[in-house]
Amino acid sequence: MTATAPARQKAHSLSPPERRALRSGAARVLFTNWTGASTVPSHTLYPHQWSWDSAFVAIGLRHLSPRRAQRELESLFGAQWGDGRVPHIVFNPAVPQAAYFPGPDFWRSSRAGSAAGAPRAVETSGIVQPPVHALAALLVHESDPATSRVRGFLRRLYPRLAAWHSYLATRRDLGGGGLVSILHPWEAGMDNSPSWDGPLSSVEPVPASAFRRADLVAGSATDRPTDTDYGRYVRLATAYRDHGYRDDRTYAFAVEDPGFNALLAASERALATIAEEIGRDPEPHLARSSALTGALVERLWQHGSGLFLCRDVVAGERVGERGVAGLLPLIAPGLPATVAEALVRTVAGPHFGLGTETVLVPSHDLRSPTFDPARYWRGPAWFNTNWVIERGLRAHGADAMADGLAGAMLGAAAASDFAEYVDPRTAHAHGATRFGWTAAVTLDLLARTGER
Ligand code: 2M8
Repeated sequence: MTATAPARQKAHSLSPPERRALRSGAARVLFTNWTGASTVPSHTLYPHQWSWDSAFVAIGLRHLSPRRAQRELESLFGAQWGDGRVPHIVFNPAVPQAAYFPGPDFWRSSRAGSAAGAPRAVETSGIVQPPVHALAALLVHESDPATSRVRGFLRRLYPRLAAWHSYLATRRDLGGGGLVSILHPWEAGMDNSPSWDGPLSSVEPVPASAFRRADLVAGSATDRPTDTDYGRYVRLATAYRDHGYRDDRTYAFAVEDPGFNALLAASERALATIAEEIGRDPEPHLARSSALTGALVERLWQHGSGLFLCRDVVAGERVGERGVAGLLPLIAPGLPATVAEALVRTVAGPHFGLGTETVLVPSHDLRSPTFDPARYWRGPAWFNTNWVIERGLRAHGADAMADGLAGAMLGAAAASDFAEYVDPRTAHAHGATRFGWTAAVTLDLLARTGER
């Protein structure tokens, strides 16, 4: 399971039989994690459907079964709320309450979210996750346009994707500058990032005795957030729920995150292509995509650091921590060349060290005292963010770096049994194994980088 420095060398030397074995292994993970209409990230740690996990899973599933990849997204959007939000978890009623915290009895979406149009027939969380879905839908369509057209996949999904993006653009522009604000660290998908330490510091944690964590049963405490972090997460989620999941500026935590907004910019661009495909007007989406990239640069670009920073909307200031979210605008369409070039340099520079100190891009700054190579989003490398960076590097002509990264990702996935996350320097596995999006991006990289 453990791969030290050889992980990188191994990546470059995967033989055709090794690639075939890797593909079968990744397919097995996705088939095992499939529950009938969607895919769990992990049967042990995350036994429900997660929003951005499903988008990445669909991107991989399309290489095995485009129809199943379509269903993955359709089942997620089947739980969309009336106000357009796509919940970050769709709960499987067959899974016992105790299997995951916070579960349906915490979020109480069908009651607490009724004013926001939460569905009655299915229980969900009330917060959101990064909007990778339109990008995923387009890639799924492109893998088999004929089946997609026959099934009316894009025609049915388009209004839902458009409503999702409109929700974010209108209800979530809490800073008033054209960017989405997240109201909870879980909304960024990078739950425990040091970027939240400052914005969270004024949030009084709920005592650990008031809730029962399920993650420590399946996961190691040294890899997971602390009880104090969880107490803060619970405090924020409770406030949002008890306020009817209304979006306003009354909450203690509101942050403009460059990763979330960059993925929205890329997805708006994809939505323009989807609109064209079904004979709709792409212009509003193109305009929104370039406005998002513009707002990202204007509000979050930190020239001296060579990356984007979060902005704490409550305190009215940027957050100093350098996180991987600050590199994700590499995939924002229309990024100025000077900004893109600086980002590429930062990926390989001393704070992220790709190709020298690290084999995969870490989730956090190697040089920060808050860096921890094992703990949740405070340093380990994640396969989904590395997939985004690999794509972004190619978009800006850094193909050699992208090739090296893709090879390293394949080697690390193989050596770690598709770990949830790995030590960025050694590729040592952490968190769950046989993890959904790790298998999915592996399939996608295998398909895009040559023979299977
Ligand atoms: C992690 O987040 C969940 C809460 O949403 C958790 O820790 O319980 C994050 O890594 C998130 O990005 C991911 O979507 C989720 C499921 O894989 O797990």
